[in-house]
Amino acid sequence: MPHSLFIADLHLCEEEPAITAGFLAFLKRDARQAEALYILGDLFEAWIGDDDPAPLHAEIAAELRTLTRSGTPCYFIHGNRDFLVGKRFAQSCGMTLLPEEKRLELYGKRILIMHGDTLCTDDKGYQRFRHRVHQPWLQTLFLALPLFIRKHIAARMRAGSKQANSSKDMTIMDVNADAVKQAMSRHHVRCLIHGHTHRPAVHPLTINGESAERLVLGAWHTQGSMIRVSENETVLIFFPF
Ligand code: LP5
Ligand code: MN
Repeated sequence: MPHSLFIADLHLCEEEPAITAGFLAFLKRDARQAEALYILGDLFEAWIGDDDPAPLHAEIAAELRTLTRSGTPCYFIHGNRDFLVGKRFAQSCGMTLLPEEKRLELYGKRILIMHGDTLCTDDKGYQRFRHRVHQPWLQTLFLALPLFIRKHIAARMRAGSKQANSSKDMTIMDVNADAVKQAMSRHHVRCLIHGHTHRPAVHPLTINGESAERLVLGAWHTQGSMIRVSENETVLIFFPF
C-alpha cells in the first residue's frame, strides 16, 4: 500500500550510537518502502553549521543520499536544535528544506506538518529565545565564528535550557490548545502532525465543529517512533532499534 513516513526528535549525536544505528536501519528498511520521508526537526542534538566536519554528519548525509537516490524523496523541517541546518547539508543529503509550517495533500487528505515548538506559546521564555536566535543577522554572525566558539556557545545554550526546563511547569512546555486550533484553521486542515514535546499521542479534536486529530511523534530515546500515512490510515508506530 503506498504510504509516507514522518519522524522527528531523533537527537542524533556521537554519544548515542544506538540511536544512530536505529536510524540507519530505519532508512534501509522502512524508509525505502515509503513514497516519501518527512523529518520534522531535531534530527540532530545540536547543529552549529553545515561546515562542522563531524563524521556523524557525513555518515547521515551519505545514508540519506542513498535513500533519496533510490527514489524516496526526503523533506526536512527545522527543529529548535537544528534550525541552522542549511542548503549545503540538505543538498548533500538530497533532501528538500520545507518552511516551518507546511500543508500537504496526501492520499486525498490535507495534513499540516511542523516541528511543534511554535505551538508552545505558554512557554514565554522559550518563545523569546526562539525569536532572538531566528534573527538572520544573528545567525549570520554566529555562523561566521570559529567552530570552537560556536561549540562553546551551543553548550552554554544547552546547559541554560536544561536549567530553565527543570524549573518550568510541565504544562507550560506542552502545546497551547488555542495555538493548535489557530494553526489548523489557518491552513484549513483536520489533521496536524508534529513532534518537539516528546509526548507521543493521537489527540482527537473538534475544529470549527468538525472532528480533527493531532498526532504527536515520539522522541527516539530507547525506541523509534514514526507516523505512517496511507489512504486507509494515519497511525503512530513505535519500534525497537
Ligand atoms: O532543547 P530542550 O529540549 O532542552 O528545550 C527546548 C527549549 N530550549 C531550546 C534551546 C536549545 O536546547 C539550544 C540548542 C542550541 C543548538 C544550536 C545552537 C545555535 C545557536 C545559534 C545562535 C544564533 O530550544 C526550551 C523549551 C523546551 O524545548 C520545551 O519546549 O522550554 O526553551 C528554553 O529552555 C529557553 C529558556 O527559557 C531560555 C534559554 C536559555 C538559553 C541560555 C542562553 C545562554 C547563552 C550563552 C551564550 C554565550
Ligand atoms: Mn524540539
